[in-house]
Amino acid sequence: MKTPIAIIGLGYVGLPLAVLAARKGYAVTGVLRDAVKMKRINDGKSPIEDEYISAHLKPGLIKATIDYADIRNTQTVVICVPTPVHENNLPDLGPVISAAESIADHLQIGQLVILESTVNPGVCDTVIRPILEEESGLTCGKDFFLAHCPERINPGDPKWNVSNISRVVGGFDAESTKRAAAFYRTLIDGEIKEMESLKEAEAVKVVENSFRDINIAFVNELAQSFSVLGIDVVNVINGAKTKPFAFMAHYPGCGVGGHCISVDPYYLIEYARVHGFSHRFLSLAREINNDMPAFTVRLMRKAVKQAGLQVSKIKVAVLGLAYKGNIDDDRESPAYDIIEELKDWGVELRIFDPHLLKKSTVASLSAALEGTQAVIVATAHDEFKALTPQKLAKYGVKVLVDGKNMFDKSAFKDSGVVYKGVGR
Ligand code: SAJ
Repeated sequence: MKTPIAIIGLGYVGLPLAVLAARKGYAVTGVLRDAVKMKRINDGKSPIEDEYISAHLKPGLIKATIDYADIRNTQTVVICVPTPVHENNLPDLGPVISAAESIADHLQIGQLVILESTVNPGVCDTVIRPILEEESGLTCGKDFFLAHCPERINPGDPKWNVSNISRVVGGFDAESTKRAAAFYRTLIDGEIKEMESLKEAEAVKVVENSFRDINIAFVNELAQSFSVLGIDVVNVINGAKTKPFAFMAHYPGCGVGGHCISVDPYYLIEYARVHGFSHRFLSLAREINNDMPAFTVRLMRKAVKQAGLQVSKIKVAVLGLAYKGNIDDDRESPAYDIIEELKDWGVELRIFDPHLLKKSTVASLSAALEGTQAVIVATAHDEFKALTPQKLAKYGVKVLVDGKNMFDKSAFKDSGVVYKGVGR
């Protein structure tokens, strides 16, 4: 008899987990809000670009539903809904709260509720648990169990996927931690580390992603400084990388996007602020990374002048909307900030992303380049790698701003196309 489980939210986090659990022999019910997506998933069609899902999702593998009542006869309920930030960068717990409220209506004695969505320390105990208890009349630790296992999905990663990325789990009490750890040990071929509390498990995720954000901010600041000093920052980072210990390479770019790195630090910043501590360093890193789109447009203006053109008279192509290469996820993508900056300059724009055609303003790369004088590459899609200076010059392009430092800058020397990289 297959153990029945429920997964709330079948997006970039929930769907890979649902597919993995089903492949491991669980009877998986996936709850989502979108009936169209529900039908696609039941037909075995992935609604998102993900190699693991495309390889394994089959019709009937999981049961997608929009009815929360279907969680009643499951042993474990895993919440995998988004935790974005509002316009003002304050945490938006709306999706998590609404999921908890819906679960509470159907919560059963003996069930284990696990939150995978990234939250700041304290959310499970002070937001989720009261909702579950008050609306169900059940008591956490006695009637049902509660744990946190922060998601660690890495979209587009060919090596690390939901089945082999180690995890941490923390529970409301020892029994909750034990049950959650046992559940993940049936799924994942990697370490499942038991933390001492819900708060420690919540803190691990915001810390690991803040670590990445500050390291990216470090090299982004170097890129701005080395642009002035005439030093190639990518060469310097690759030089520093030869040090076999105590250095971890990160690379500058036109900005930091995605639903993790550009968001998670704000959860910790705000939580600490309301408790009287100001995270000056984390806030500064966010400020530096949020300035990179404007810095990239400033680079373009310099290059346009260097090419003897006038910004007000040129057409600009922005290539790439996704927040990182070869995926179709454009959440918090810096490309949109670049587009807004260019619109403020009154520039005529063409926008093209082969993975997001519906959000592009032209249907092909050549349509984006036709009659264009300046190009900003904002995403390192493989489709853009074929852009040689010769090909660009053929379209009349005079400037290339390489927002992801993905091109060989030496190929542009004496090509008639002015090249600007981020920090090189
Ligand atoms: N970025 C840089 N420089 C870098 C690395 C990234 O500018 O050196 C930019 C990317 O272009 C992108 C943003 O930062 O716009 C985020 O990139 P990312 O590679 O961190 O991609 P994410 O958002 O998918 O991050 C995930 C995270 N995984 C989870 O939160 C579970 C993160 O913890 C991983 O470290 C990251 O993948 C990874 O290592 O690829």
